[in-house]
Amino acid sequence: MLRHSAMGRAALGAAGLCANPADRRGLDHPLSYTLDVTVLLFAKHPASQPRGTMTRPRSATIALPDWWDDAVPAEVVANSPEERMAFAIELADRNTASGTGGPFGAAIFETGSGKLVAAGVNVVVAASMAIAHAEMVAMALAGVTIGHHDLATLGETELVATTEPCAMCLGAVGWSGVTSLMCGARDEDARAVGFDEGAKPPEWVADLAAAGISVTRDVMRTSAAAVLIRYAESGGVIYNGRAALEAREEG
Ligand code: AZG
Ligand code: ZN
Repeated sequence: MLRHSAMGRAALGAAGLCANPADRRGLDHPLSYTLDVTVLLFAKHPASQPRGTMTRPRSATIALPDWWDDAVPAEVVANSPEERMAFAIELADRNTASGTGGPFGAAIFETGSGKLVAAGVNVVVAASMAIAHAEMVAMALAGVTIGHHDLATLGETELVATTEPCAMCLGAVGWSGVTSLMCGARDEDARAVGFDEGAKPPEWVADLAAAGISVTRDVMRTSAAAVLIRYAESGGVIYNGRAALEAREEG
């Protein structure tokens, strides 16, 4: 059963997550999290800044959408694979229906207890950040939540991704410390609506297994793929890594 309660607020506060994205002074609104990621060098300025006035920011913010607090209460427990996947699909679906980002959701659970560690949705366009895929957001928030870069310090954890990870996220999975990965839609489902999932090693499932990360595929695949289709049919932005190549070919 999916269980929510009021715990976790203090842990998130202690982990340095800020309150309301519009109000980063403190934790007065503890259920609206932002994640500050320090950018080392030559960071692109947020799109909101006029061109020609580029500065060198020392941080970049991944702000989650306003509906986040309703969808992700302080404590979530999901025990079965379907409960975990349904939770992530709900996030992807809400992101799509609200127009706040791409049709992808992710969640990291403690494998044994079923407690949610962190979750994410795709906010690439809103955050002006190519790396803000659902899985990356969940992994980044998980690290900040536990105050450690390596999730293995929590023991066994499972990353649930509504669509199989793209090439970028696949790489990050191996560095995150998660011990298992559960996937909904296949990456061909994402490619079928126009997303570019990048060049992945053909044997990526076996490669992860060899690295100690077990993979379960096709959990609620039809429901997860339906979110991709809904997004495409509603005219959602299909951004992808081929844009630079296409611009070069056209120019
Ligand atoms: C994506 N694929 C996955 N799995 N997740 C995201 O957030 C993505 N964005 N673009 N392709
Ligand atoms: Zn990705």
